[in-house]
Amino acid sequence: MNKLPVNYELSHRDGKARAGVITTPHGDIKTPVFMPVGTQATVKTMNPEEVRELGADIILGNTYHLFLRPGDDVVAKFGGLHKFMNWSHPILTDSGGFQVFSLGAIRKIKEEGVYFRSHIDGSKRFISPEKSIDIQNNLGADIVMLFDECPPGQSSREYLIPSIERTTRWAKRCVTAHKRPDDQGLFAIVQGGIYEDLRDKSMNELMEMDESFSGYAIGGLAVGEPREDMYRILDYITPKLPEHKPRYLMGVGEPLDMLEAVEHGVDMMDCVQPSRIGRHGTTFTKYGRLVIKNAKYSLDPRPLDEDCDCYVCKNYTRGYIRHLFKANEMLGQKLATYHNLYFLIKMMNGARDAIIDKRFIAFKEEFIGNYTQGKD
Ligand code: PRF
Ligand code: ZN
Repeated sequence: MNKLPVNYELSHRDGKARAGVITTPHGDIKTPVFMPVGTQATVKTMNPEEVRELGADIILGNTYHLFLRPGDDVVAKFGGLHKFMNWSHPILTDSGGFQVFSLGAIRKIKEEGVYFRSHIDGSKRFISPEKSIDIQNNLGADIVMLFDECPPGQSSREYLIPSIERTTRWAKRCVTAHKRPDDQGLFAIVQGGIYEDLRDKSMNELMEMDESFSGYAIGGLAVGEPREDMYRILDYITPKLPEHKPRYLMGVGEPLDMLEAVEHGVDMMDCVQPSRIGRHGTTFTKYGRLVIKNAKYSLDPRPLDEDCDCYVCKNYTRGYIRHLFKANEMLGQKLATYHNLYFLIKMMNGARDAIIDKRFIAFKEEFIGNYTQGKD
């Protein structure tokens, strides 16, 4: 087999925390990294130039959404997702598994794949492992994800065992279906809920195909299980994953969870949360979350976060951004999104520097000490 198109170079360690660089056909990614989500070929409210300016090395796209609209064939006609959306840096596409499963009632899981109804027009649709990979080959992201099942956090062992086995069979079908192994790296997704032995089972089955994978995702966490369970599973599985491949914790974007994950040796994370809460007027600050519509900010001349040096915090006051939200002006959503994404990327850069200097725990403790103060 040829060299994989996506590689990881581990450069520094501090305890289990890692700093490194992921190389991809569209450039390098410094890790640990936060990946803004651009579900529908756009990071909502943001120009790609701004996403780059605020420090993003990689963004996410979604197979499920782009398959339904505009169609991966349309994106392919424009030369792939990078060209279509005018983002020339790395992209990762999620496989559609999670998005289909979060639709709940309107889907049916079979051995061959998942039948579901489109959330757009109610039409009957089908995604199989082969179809997911075909869509992702058309989209052309640097990193493509296996088509997995992500069961709810409270799933029983009885449910999880056959689910994991099916996800492994689907993984084999994805590997066989992948038509661009030279320029798209494939990531495996470990499932297994909150049970150590089932995580082992999933991991061991997937690692038999290790030569096909450029990295490993930890799926099936942050899906309704208690936080302690998530931390326990992270603690259990990260030491067993291949050292020289990146680890990606899917769907985690709460600052404290992110730092915990980094401490356990996670390299990549994504979440819609920072942009979603931003559009609803909640922003991160050094001292915790701030709800900008609150009346107490109407005459507040300070930036969203006094400790932040982003474009928004350098140029706009809380009073002005509050006004934009109260008046339903869309600039408010954009400014809040910009700041929130910057905040998490800056936090991850701080974590990376701290790992390099072997002071990650002190960094984390100081961050949490401030973040949980609740003052503004
Ligand atoms: N699988 C996939 N995407 C995901 C998840 C998963 O388990 C999660 C779980 N937090 C988020 N996104 N394919
Ligand atoms: Zn800011």
